[in-house]
Amino acid sequence: MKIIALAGGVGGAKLAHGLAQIILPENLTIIVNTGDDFEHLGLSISPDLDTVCYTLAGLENPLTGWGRLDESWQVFDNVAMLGGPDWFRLGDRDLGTHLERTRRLRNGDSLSQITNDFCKAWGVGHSILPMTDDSLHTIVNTEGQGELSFQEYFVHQGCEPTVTGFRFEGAENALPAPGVIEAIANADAVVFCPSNPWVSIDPILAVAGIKSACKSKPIIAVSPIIGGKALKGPAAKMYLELGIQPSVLAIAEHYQEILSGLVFDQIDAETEPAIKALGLKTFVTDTIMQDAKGRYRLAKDVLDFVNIIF
Ligand code: FO1
Repeated sequence: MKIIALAGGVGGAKLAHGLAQIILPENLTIIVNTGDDFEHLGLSISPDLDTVCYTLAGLENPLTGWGRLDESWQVFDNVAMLGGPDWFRLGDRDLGTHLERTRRLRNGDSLSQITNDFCKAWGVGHSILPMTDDSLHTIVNTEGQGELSFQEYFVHQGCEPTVTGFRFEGAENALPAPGVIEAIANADAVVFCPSNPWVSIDPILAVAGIKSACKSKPIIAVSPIIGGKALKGPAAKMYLELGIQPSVLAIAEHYQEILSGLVFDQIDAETEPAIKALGLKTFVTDTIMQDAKGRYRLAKDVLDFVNIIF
């Protein structure tokens, strides 16, 4: 069974890790959002790629989900002491990743080649692909401040501004990274990990050819909304600000035109008839991943679900 997983952010990385504990490297490809990427302190930073790679390598900071385990902050503290920007925390070990990625990008290497080499160095056997090697930036439209870059909205302003919409700058010219379309074409099913639909999954589907390639396969999503809330991040707040009640049903409707099945938490079991009424297959389980065992368990449920319905 060959699986494609679309992921962004911490929740997506956790399920990707669970899937990687079960599926052999040649049968799992993880396609990662790069809409959060930005330049900071002169460095090219790819937060979602690093979060997924670190998590599969067992190198991630378990408290935040992003950045590195056993981190120190000597460089960051010095930059801050000198009056540099201190709103985006970059640890010493993490900085090594950004320094080497920036050096290689300036050398003309592609993001996907760099990611492939970093994964080898970190001992990650599975294929982790950026959605594109081209420039694509998620822009958040807000009440009062107009368009903000993603990290300005997400980190610098702590997701406070009221969102009115999103734009994926560069999507019209961005091509899928090498291997992305082929991996989807060879897959048996596509899994949308429990990532933010607006700013983690939608940017991936906005890259030319990815959505249509996925549509030719059975697609199942794991709801990132549990009991009307997101475990981490602004997904529920975004739904409310866009005039949509955050719920499992909202997730089903978000992806409805391409979705075959939805996995969601037992807290929302009473929603099952409404989800089925949309023509979707359903799988109700405990979707909260507290630790590596929890990630494995949810991944196993997802694969059982794929086997049941396809
Ligand atoms: N998120 C924060 O909320 N605060 C930070 O200081 C921060 C630093 C950071 C450094 C490296 C990295 O890879 C991710 C980092 N993130 C931080 C998370 C980042 O904003 C991601 O875009 C989110 O995880 C959403 O995907």
